[in-house]
Amino acid sequence: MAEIKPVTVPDIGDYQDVPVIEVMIKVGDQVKAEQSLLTLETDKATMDVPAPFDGVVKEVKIKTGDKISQGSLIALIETSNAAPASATPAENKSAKAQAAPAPQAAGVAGYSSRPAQDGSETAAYPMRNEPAPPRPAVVATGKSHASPAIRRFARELGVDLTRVKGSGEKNRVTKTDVQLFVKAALAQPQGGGGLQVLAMPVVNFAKFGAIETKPLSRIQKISGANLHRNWVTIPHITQHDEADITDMEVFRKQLGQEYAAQGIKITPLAFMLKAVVEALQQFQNFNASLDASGENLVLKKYFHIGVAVDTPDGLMVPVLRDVNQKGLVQLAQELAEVSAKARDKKLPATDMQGGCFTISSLGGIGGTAFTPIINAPEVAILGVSRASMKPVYKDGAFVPRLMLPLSLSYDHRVIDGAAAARFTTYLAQVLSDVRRLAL
Ligand code: CAO
Repeated sequence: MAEIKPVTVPDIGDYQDVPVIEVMIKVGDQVKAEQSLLTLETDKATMDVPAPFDGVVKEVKIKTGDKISQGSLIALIETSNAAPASATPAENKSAKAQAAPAPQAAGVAGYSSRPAQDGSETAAYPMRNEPAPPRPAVVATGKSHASPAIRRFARELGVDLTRVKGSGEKNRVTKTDVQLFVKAALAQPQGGGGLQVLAMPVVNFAKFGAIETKPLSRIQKISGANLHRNWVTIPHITQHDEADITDMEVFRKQLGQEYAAQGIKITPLAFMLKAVVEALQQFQNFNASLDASGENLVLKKYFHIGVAVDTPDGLMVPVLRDVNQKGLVQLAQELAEVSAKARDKKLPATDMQGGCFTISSLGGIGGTAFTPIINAPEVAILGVSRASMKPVYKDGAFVPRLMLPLSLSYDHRVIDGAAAARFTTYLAQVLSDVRRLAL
């Protein structure tokens, strides 16, 4: 007989008030025993809390960002069998066995756990759509079935699960399958194309003076690995340009005054978002990604723009949806909202997915130009530096104009230098005549 049962946090060792970093269920979801309900993050490891029984989620009692301890109520789940209503170490044996064991999390009962640098999409900067690894010896056919813990493990390693043959029950992909896949991929001949560089020297810095060792944040570890991959695998070129935003600035200040009473701050970035979409509509190859084979360009008909946000824990890239359908004021509001969420660690994974192009603005800080790293699988990123007054030669005389530095990094496999120069020239034109944005 169907019965609604509370599911609580089981024994998690000595941990108290552990932050929830991902909630994987919603009301109405059908869950299976051992399926991960949520992910917790301690300072040492992340842990998945599995469902203790099969059932249908009736209520979810926690959200991302909540801090929970043993006994905290997670959800109400309707079940028709008589399984007990909390996860126990015995019940979670298989989840434990499947997940990557983290030495730091040893002693934490009843959990699948992994080191705190997981590659889940909840995280940061370039964690979307991992590119396919080299063609392996073992190739899967059709759709893959794997538990959330295995999916996460695969994401950490950049493995496309649809290419892994499952050897588990009903062809489910197991951890060993993923490991074998990676081994096979690594064993493929590199054809002389692999990066062969000297190992980094190991230096005892303490020999030269006082030091302090500070661990990188989880976000830094994730974004670092992805930035590294993008930097070494994408042939980057950066095209620098300047836009005359003197008139735009007059309009922005006017608009800013009109909306200040409503608490809306309109920064140049809202204009950049609109102008970039204008340019993407003109130059479709910039609103695209290479497919997994590397032989086709996937042109996107939507305009979702990522914005790099500097947070105390590292860089995050929330994505603003359908920028082409929104006005400056709405974009300014959304920008403020997502930046605040990113800084408060309240950005859900979904808010960081589906971007077509990224803007990285250091304009509020300073600088004249920089080389942003492409947020793969996107093919270009716009860096914006601080606008400054400059003498511009016009009609036989130097006139003071407010010039905005633009730095467009692009994937040279997809975009030619001439196209990049046309893109930034067009972008600068749009920004110098904001009437175009109203068209
Ligand atoms: N030129 C001159 N002034 C600028 C400017 C520019 N290009 N861009 C912003 N400003 C001004 C704003 O108008 C604002 O001025 P007031 O305080 O006088 O109103 C001030 O600088 C601060 O702006 P802001 O940074 O708060 O707001 P924003 O909309 O420009 O940026 C955000 C928001 C979230 C992008 C930003 O806060 C941020 O995190 N930037 C860092 C991104 C980053 O780290 N990129 C590097 C990634 S490595 O590739």
